[in-house]
Amino acid sequence: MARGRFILLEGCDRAGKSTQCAKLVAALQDKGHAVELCKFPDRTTTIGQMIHAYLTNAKELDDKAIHLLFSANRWEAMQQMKRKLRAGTHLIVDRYAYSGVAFSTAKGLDLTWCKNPDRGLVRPDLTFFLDLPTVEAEKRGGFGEERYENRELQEKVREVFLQLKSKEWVMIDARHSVPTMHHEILKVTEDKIREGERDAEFAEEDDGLLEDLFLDS
Ligand code: DGP
Repeated sequence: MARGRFILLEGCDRAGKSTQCAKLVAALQDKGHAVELCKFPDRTTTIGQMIHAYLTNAKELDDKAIHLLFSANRWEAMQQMKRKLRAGTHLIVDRYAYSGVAFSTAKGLDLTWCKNPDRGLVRPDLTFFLDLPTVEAEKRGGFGEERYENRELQEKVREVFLQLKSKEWVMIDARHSVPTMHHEILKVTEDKIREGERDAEFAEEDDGLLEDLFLDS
């Protein structure tokens, strides 16, 4: 049996990641796949609640401390994510370590320092980057409600994301309509799943999960 694929959707705030994640999960389920949604930050855990308090301005924290909490929030999910992938469940993931590095580096922390706590997390099989100019993001509902939602920071975040981008990333123009983006994301994801199923026919013991998140950036 092929292991599940780890499909990541990254991007700046208001690019439509959560909508696209939900649509992708529903479409794959309809086609009979075992699939689950993971979202970072996961605000349901104890660490996630501290992150939520920070993001909603209920709590102040040092930039490095909050960076480590975001990373710990991913690490605390890792064993379960690996178990699900090995059991054949595809994971659709809304944000991951690239957001971690992009936001903290945009705030002024050192890029290499920011990458270090996330080194060793499982590498996504496929990363979509939903790209949206900041002026467009500002026009969308809800922009400005949470801590990081201001133009200057979002522009820096986008610059760091583009610095982290590897040749494997699939760029999605988030100015396009929801159905257009969904169509493209679903097609590329299904190709990746089929590729995984083909590879599994030749695979030996190794589950193919890699831990080299920042290999090419
Ligand atoms: P979301 O729940 O996807 O809207 O994310 C909440 C906010 O947190 C959003 O502005 C992006 C930011 N964020 C997400 N992950 C990280 C991270 O790992 N580190 C930092 N500093 N910010 C993050």
